[in-house]
Amino acid sequence: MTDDVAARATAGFRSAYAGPPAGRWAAPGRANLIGEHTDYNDGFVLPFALPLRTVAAAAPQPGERWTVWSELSGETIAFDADELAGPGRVTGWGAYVAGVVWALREAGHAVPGARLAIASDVPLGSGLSSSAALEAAVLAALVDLGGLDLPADRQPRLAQRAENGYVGAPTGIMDQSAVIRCRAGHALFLDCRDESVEHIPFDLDTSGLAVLVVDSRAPHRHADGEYAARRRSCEAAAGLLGVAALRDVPTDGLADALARIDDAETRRRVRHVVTEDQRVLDTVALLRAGKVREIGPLLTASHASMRDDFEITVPEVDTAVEAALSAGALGARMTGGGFGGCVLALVDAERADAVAAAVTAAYGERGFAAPGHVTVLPGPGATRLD
Ligand code: GAF
Repeated sequence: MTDDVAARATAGFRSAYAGPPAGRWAAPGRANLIGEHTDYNDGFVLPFALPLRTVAAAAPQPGERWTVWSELSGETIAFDADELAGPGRVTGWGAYVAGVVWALREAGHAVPGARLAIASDVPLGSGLSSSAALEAAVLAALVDLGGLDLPADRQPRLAQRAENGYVGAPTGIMDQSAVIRCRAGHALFLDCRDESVEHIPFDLDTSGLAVLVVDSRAPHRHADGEYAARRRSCEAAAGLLGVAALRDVPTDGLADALARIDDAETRRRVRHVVTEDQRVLDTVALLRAGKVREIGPLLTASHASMRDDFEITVPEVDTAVEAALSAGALGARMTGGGFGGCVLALVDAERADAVAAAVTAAYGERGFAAPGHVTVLPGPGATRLD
């Protein structure tokens, strides 16, 4: 097996189907710089694409049949149009692929039958959107193979529909937008209400900075149920306040809004979402002004809000954030849906190793399994490789 993910996808394709693919399509994982649990509140997010990618090697095959090999399990699955009648027939990792075919067909596209081989460098279950990367790589392949009329700016909704409607996860639009629409060297400022975007320069190199991504290795504890509960709580609060979504509560109207909510837990949820939207806007303003170092405190404040108000952190990620800050990180926060996953820390590039070592040492003291870590620069979104 080669280290190169695209080469692995090709090798997998050749060995599963005894011939070459017609093309290869890549989609990255993502980290969210700031703006957590704001997407399904019609708010703002600021993710960037990781240099870690999922690659789909693919070729058309006759009929309405889809065959998929994945290096993840080493197995090949197949499904046809009958098995796409509704959610639930294809399960496991195959559900993300079947979900994309299902969502395309639901939207009226004539999806070509295809053979696919999937290889990936995006770690699973680490909160770096391995599922969105898989959906986006498969979607890009099917759109190109079938000559489908689905430009990139409409692909995130389709991929989200696969995840919500077929896989059954009630996620927002951030992850699919990030992995499809991000640009190298930039973070994606996305307004989740109208899906307008601005590519914000996030130039770490010339600022002498790096983003250290720490995999907390915390086992996901009830993440799916807790995510859905947070979403329900936000929607109920919006209803109570008489707004379409919590994005419509302005920062200077937060105190009044909180005064109208009896339940203390709901007040905390609302406070997180409203202050987090503002932190995204403040981060964007600093990045636009080239003040990359100065976003650190906003990242750290975002973490405190997730820990104390939205209550989605776990001891491993809190430990990683505290250790990173003590070792000189400019800011640090959990990234992604929560209950485990990854922490990102903004660090002076020459301090990255020392900060990573400090996190590892803190984990040792607490008796946690050793964390993983990697430094990253913002990479490109989904693309056809050849
Ligand atoms: C997960 C979801 F998929 C996103 O839509 C988003 O809500 C995120 O959690 C939290 O910001 O990644």
